[in-house]
Formats: sequence, structure tokens, C-alpha cells
Amino acid sequence: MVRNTATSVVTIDRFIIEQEHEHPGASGALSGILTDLALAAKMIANKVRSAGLADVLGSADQENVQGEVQQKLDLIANETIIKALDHSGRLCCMASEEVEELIPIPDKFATGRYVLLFDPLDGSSNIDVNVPVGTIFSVLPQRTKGARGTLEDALQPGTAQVAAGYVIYGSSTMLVYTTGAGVHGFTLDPLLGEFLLSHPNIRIPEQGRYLSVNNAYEQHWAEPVRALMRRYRGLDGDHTAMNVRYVGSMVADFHRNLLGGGVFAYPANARSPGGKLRLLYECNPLAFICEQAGGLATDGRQRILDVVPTSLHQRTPIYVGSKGDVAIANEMLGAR
Ligand code: FBP
Repeated sequence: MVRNTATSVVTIDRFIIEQEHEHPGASGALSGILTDLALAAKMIANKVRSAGLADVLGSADQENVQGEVQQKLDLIANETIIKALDHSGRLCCMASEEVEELIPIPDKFATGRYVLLFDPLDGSSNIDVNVPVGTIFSVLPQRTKGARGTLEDALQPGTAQVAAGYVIYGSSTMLVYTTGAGVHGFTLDPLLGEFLLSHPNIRIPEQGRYLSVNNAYEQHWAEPVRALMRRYRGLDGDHTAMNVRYVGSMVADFHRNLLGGGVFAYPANARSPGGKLRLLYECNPLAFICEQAGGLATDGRQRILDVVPTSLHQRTPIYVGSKGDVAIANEMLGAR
């Protein structure tokens, strides 16, 4: 029997609309934001793919708000996202890891009731050596009343997120997102120029194979963190030894562990006592995705999504991944 497979191709646009239909009161604004982000992702993917040819590699000779040298592609990705979303009438403000202050919606454009937080190109220090990089985003509802958003709208705990996702620019380009109804992955078909549903309902294994951590900081970790890592590696206690895999590009490390199971950890260390990674642009969105896939995320004291942010560029330690493995981090680090 020949099966009709014509309807089995699900584009991201179709998927977003079908999900919207499950919420009869939805205005379509969130769907529009996701569609705009998918377009921005395709534009950034295009730049990343031709980076070596187009003189966009290397440093732009500027430092970002973290004091790190920005790569040219960081700036391009940042601008691409802002320009793809600022005129849509769906956002009241944005904030980016690459921009110190809140990004206002220009007066000439209408505003909406959502806030977009993003890291335009995570792992960008790896670009010059052709290692996968990614874009991470988080969408919050506006909580103040005015047309233009304020800092208060951006400084909400991760539990307030209505959507979060990432794009990985790897051997293929993938967009993975959640709106709180599971985690779904789409692969960019470069010939069609469309993201197609390739990984519906991603579930992270309960126990994982991979441990992703930068061991070079071991001497700067607190003793409980060192003990935890020894346990993960099967050196102490009864944990099966995990394979250490560390790309040094959070999206790539997180993505592998989401599919294969395991833990991504960036603990605090004596040099970065508050951790390195940013709560709003990196940790909250990936924690939301991980929990939606059946995993956990903690800072070692509490659930990442419960942390109440006090500043836009706040950093945090993070342990995110398979439920069974992150539970051990909670236990050994004394999380409540
Ligand atoms: P950037 O935002 O500056 O790229 O830093 C984030 C990041 O590259 C993560 O993607 C990665 O997990 C981490 O830093 C690597 O840091 P380290 O080199 O200290 O292990």
C-alpha cells in the first residue's frame, strides 16, 4: 500500500500555528515572535556558514559589557535579531547579552506585551576554529502596564518564561524550542530554506552518558564540587563513570546532552565566584527547555528557574541535564 506522506512534512510555521490553535484565546503574538526568530536564525545561519569567506571572522576590536572582545559575527547576529523583531508590534523591549542596557522598541514602531531576552551568538570565542555556535532566546510576558517595557519586565524569574529556545549552527542548523508544551526540534533544510520538524517531543534520558565541564578549573572549585565531579566520573561512590565531552560552546554541549543524556556544569570557581554564564540569556532558557524535556537545572543551591534576577547581566553557576544526575548535584551541594 502506498501511504500518502504528503502531510508528514511539518514546517516550523505550520507547527507553531497548530500549537497556537490549542490555545483558543491566543492573540497570535507569541507565534509571530517565534516565526520572526526562525527567520532571524536562518539569516544568522547563512552568515555563520559563509563566515570564513565573508570577512566576518575575528574580533571587531570592541569589548562587550562583560569586558570580553566581541567577534564580528556577535555584532551581526545581535543586529539581525533586533531588526527582525523591533518593528513587529509584539514586543515592549528586548535585552541582549551583547548590549549593556535594555533595548527599547523605537518610537516609530508599535509595541506589544512580550519581552525578548537573547544571547545572539553563544560560544563565539570558538568561531575562528569552526566549532558550533548558537543563539539562545527567552520570551517573557510584560508585567508593567506602560507601552514601553522597563527593567522590571526583564528581571523576572525563569518560571515566568512563556517560550525559550536555541539554534545550533552545527553540521546542520537546528532550532529547538518550548512553549511549555514539550520540547520540539526542527532541522533547517538548506535547499528549501525551511525548518522542518525532525525531533518532536524530545525527552532527556533519566541518567546520562556525558559530563560536560571545563576540568581546567578543578583547582579553583570548592571541595564539594570536586567531590561531585569525581563521583560523576566514577572515581568515588556508586555512579557509573560518565564520558567527559566538552566543546566549550554551551549550546553544542547542552544539545548533545539533551539528546544523549548527561550533565552540563559550569560551577562557580575561585576566579568567577558567581559563575560565568548569564542567568537571563543562557541559563534560564536552557533550564526551561531541560525541565520541559524531563530534566533538571540547579545552581547548586536552588532550582535555576526560581532565582529572582536583580540585574540584566547577572551570572550564575549551573548544573543542567538528566534528572538522576542533577539530583546528585543537588544532594552533594546541599541545594534546598
Ligand atoms: P561567551 O558568551 O563569551 O561565548 O561565553 C559563553 C561560553 O562560551 C559558553 O558557550 C561555554 O560553555 C563557556 O563560555 C566556556 O567557558 P570556558 O572557556 O571558561 O570553559
